[in-house]
Amino acid sequence: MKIERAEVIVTSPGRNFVTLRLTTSDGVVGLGDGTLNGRELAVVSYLRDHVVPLLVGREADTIEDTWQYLYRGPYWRRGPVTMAAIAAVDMALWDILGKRTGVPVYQLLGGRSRRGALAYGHASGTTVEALFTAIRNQLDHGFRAVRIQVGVPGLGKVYGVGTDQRAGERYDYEPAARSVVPVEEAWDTEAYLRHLPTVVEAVRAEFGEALPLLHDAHHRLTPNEGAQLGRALEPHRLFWLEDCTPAEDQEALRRVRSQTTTPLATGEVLNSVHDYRTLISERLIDYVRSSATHAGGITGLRKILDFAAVYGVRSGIHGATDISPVGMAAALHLDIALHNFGIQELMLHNERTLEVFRTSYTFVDGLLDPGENPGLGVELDDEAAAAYEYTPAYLPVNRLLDGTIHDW
Ligand code: CS2
Ligand code: MG
Repeated sequence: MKIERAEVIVTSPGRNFVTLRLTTSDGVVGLGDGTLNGRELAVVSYLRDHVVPLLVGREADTIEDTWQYLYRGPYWRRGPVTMAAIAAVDMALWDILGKRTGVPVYQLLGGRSRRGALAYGHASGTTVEALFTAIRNQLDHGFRAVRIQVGVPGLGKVYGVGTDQRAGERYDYEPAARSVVPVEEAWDTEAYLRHLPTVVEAVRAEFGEALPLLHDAHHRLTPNEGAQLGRALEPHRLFWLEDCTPAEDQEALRRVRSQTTTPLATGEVLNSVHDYRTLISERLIDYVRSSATHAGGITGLRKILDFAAVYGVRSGIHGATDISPVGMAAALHLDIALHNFGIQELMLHNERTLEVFRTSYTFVDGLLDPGENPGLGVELDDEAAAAYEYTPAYLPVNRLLDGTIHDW
């Protein structure tokens, strides 16, 4: 069956999302997520100007061949824009194949390996007390694993720390600010390194030893600082320490790894198996953080995770709210099917987003499940999507106290 129509849909129900919709000549529709936070329109152009003309008239069921055609064909390989565009096509083709064969995509990936995928939620607070409230809210919401981020004394707004919640309030944090220019935040690594271990200790004392706790350092440390932090957190047994050093420097984690047994995760900004070659083959990380959305779709991410499986490295697929519900569904089909699943990030989308994208995945007792609908299991409501126009929105820029631009 051939692809007859390819449309790129941009909608902004709180965050900007880029969706590719493919329709086959027999009327089957597939959706793919190509959202690249803060650079959304670059992917729109890549798709509309350079990919859509290649898709119309192609066979819809040659998924691997289309992936290779878009990856090897243009000469320019890898990179976030290219790999998000390939992801959108790839997911849409898996969605179509699932619908045409009448099964959920995870069945096409080898079938179910587990009852559900353990999810972790986000909890943050400007103070330790506020963080405790946020953790309790997430536990009440059903999460069985929590990422903890906290304000740093002396610093203002810190990335990953939302507005303090009241008891019972739902976590609703959108870190990209809607403006044509990014906001700027101040950063002081020493103050952070002094403060964080005391907070993790307090959380352990309050919530016990068994709750899986995660933390994200957002690429801000040197290898030696990462090693210091990993050691300081060892007694508190984190599930993982994420992105302690800038991700493109694979060798940096050798220093961290050699100094600490705190489990390490990285990869949100990585998009190809080559970006992981050293990280995985030298077992420098425990968890792969790439999303299907940024790493070439289900096909691209599966290549990375299959390589990881050889070395006992597990998945921790990126699931922030800039991954659309379509990208989230793609992740969940992999989570359920692949043997080397670790954990799945889940930042809940707001209600407007869920009006635009009708999902069928579920979150029950801390576990996610993609559901049994054929394909990916997500439908797009055109009318709802059209009501939310693209609005520029950017992640903050980070400067040291003397004004120097710092690593993310
Ligand atoms: C974070 C994200 O979810 C995470 O672990 O690092 O908030 C990330 O910064 C954004 O998704 C980037 O777009
Ligand atoms: Mg992260």
